[in-house]
Amino acid sequence: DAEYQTIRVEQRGRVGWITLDRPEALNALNTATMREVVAAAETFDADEGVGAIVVTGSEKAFAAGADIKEMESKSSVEMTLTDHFGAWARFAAVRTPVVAAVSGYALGGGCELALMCDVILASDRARFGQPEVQLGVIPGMGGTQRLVRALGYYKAAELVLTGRMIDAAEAERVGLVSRVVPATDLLDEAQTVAQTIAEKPLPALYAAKAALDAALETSLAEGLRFERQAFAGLFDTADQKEGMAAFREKRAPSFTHR
Ligand code: CO8
Repeated sequence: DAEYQTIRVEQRGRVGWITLDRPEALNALNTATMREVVAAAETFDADEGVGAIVVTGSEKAFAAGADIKEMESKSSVEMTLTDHFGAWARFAAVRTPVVAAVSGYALGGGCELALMCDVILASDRARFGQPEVQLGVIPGMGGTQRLVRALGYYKAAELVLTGRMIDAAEAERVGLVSRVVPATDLLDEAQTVAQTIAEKPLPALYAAKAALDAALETSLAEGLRFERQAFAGLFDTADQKEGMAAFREKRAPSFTHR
């Protein structure tokens, strides 16, 4: 991909793949990577032929954090004025479900990037952590908020305050990952999960992801209201009629993503 320098992008079936590709820096996330990942995700998000996105790194590193060397000399004013990590909010806002396929280090911003995804598949060689306090800063791409919501206060606080790295087994036990698979199977399994998602009706996927997001962002009453409205709204889609007709007629549905 001539248009990207720090990532590789391809489409397999209905799945859009974004592979972080800065091996010399263990896929540390610099400004270029942020812009490219966001652009690639938004391009896939706008493509009706894509029903799920996979984000992955290498076997050694999903991403070892934000790029420390790029940030080191910045002032507080510069960080504020350039909103150094602001564009990541656009990655978290894509409507298409995103699967993170994590092997090796997912540290700092790398762990936070995984936390912006909807499904986190981890290889048995994955390691997660928020080491920022060791650098004199704190997680800045959502870690303090999404970890508390995902793991509960005490587990999240221990990770953020100590910077301790956890392995895949512990990550699964505390609910930081959806599932752990052998390292050799990670990419195949990610494609299988993502393609399983991507074959579902796109309007239902968008509604499901938006409703799941609402669970993290709103009160229970508001979230339930959102869910009921989204549920009702799907009854104007062709795929709802097709899905239910196929059930009644005991055949496989043929969705048009309409
Ligand atoms: N940034 C820049 N370069 C990195 C990073 C990084 N985060 N991580 C690794 N690298 C580079 C190394 O400097 C090294 O480069 P070189 O060969 O030129 O010296 C190369 O990648 C290979 O790394 P190592 O030699 O260190 O590899 P090891 O296998 O010995 O160690 C580790 C692997 C343990 C992962 C180690 O590299 C490490 O500790 N990395 C830093 C981890 C870290 O602290 N991450 C958090 C960064 S801060 C952050 O993410 C903030 C989140 C968002 C902030 C938002 C603010 C608004």
